[in-house]
Amino acid sequence: MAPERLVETRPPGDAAPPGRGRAGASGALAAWVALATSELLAGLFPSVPSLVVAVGSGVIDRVPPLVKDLAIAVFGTFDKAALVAGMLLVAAVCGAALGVIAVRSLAGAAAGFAVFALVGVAAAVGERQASIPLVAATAVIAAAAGVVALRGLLVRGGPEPGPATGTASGDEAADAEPMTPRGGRRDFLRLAAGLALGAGAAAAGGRILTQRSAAAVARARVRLPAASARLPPPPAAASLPVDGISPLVTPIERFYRIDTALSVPRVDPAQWDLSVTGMVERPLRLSYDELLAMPHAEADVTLVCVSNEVGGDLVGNARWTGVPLRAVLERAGVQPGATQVVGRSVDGWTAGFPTEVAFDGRDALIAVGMNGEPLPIRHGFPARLVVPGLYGYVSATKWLSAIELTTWGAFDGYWVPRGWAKEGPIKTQSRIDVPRRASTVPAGRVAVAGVAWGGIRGIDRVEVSVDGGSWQRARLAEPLGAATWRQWVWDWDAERGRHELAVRATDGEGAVQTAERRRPAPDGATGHHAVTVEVV
Ligand SMILES: Nc1nc2c(c(=O)[nH]1)N[C@H]1C(S)=C(S)[C@@H](COP(=O)(O)O)O[C@H]1N2
Ligand SMILES: [Mo]
Repeated sequence: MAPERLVETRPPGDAAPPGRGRAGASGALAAWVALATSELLAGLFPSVPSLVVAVGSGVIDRVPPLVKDLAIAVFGTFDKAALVAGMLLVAAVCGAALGVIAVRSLAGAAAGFAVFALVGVAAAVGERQASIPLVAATAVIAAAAGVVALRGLLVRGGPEPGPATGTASGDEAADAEPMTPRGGRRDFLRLAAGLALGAGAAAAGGRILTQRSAAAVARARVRLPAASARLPPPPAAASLPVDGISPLVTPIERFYRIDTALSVPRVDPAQWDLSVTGMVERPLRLSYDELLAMPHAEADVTLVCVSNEVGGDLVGNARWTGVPLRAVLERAGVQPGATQVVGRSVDGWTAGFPTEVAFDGRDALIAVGMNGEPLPIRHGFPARLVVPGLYGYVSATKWLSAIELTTWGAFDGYWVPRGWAKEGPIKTQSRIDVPRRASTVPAGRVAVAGVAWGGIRGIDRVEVSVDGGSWQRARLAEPLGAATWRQWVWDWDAERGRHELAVRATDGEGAVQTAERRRPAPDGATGHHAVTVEVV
């Protein structure tokens, strides 16, 4: 097949091909369009690395040491921005050459774009996480975008079609002058400007998307270290076989989420570290890898939100893995008088609790794992605090960036000046999971069941009352730990009619859950959970 000659696609009577200058500019712009397209696709697909960055890294790996040293001497470091700028320049020069070639043979120019695509693929397939088919598709689409852009620019690049073709608008007095640039050139400039803007936006958008997905990609690669203090799997007897009861360990998809973040912080652990500062002997800065390298522990901890209403679902139980907070604080050396530990999040959120909580034997963790997975992004990846026995708002800082030791009086966490109590020990609570409120159940034997929790005090007894009658002792599942909720069930001999079921728990210290009804503010709701059901 004869190569397409742009000269011949031009309107009749327009024999002159685009000049070298315009052809070169068209080619340079088309090359950038191709690069921008590949950047956008790299942003959209986590398994497509940036081809520009991949080629750049390949260059860095291959340059002779002398050049590297020179670059460091000139830029101070082997400057990435300078490298990218250099690559854009090289792309523009090569693109310009392809633009000139395209005037004679579009196919020749297309072959040139294909060579670029191959270079990009070759550089990118070596990257971890790269999907070869997706990378290849990206390179092909990017090269095609470049060729299409180039063709579009070149067919508009020449002298103007005559007035007879009707492209010029009537408001131009110059229409009468045959040599005056008209629609054709304006068309070219308009398309060129549009492509430049579009390429800029695509490249910027691609970069932003890439940054955001870096956290997800990094999380997918994490291998959690085995805990040196491993817990046995939860005993079977810790779960009751009752339909509709909250599972002993809350699956991540069902775990409640509470935070002030409008958009979830997506932290790339490679760009992250945890500092331990304030009243410490040796301020620390721990990278993610350093944190993972420390001895790990596991802990079953029920997390509760202070905003949880009686009977509410802002509570969940998980098996957390991480570095004991105590170990990190001992490494930093807490100064005497440092009575408060403040957790700071990358998003500026803060929470503080008494320092003694880290040393009194409970399993306070700098958690990196949840239910055997790296911490989910919504739950604080790469690291968060989990402190048994304290409501989340005073303790459970997600996306943790700093741990600061200070005095109790010197600092108030995020929610304290907003009207919530400075101290937030979890109150003893119990919840009826089944039967559900306002449900209808058949008369006869009905399993009334749910969960109860008591901070770090554990649960010793759960009782159910029907229609305000005497408290009946429920059967308890085996405890998983003192800091977790405990399942319970009571077999009810249900008689026809409308009935109200209420529950109360007694904690491991013998304290009976109060009946006094209080709203969550300022330090956690109290009162008995009750449900009304229809027995038929
Ligand atoms: N960075 C940050 N961490 C935070 C919060 C927040 O708003 N921002 N909310 C806290 C509150 S009030 C609770 S109850 C727990 C909830 O943790 P979860 O979303 O993993 O269930 O996170 C705590 N950690
Ligand atoms: Mo909360």
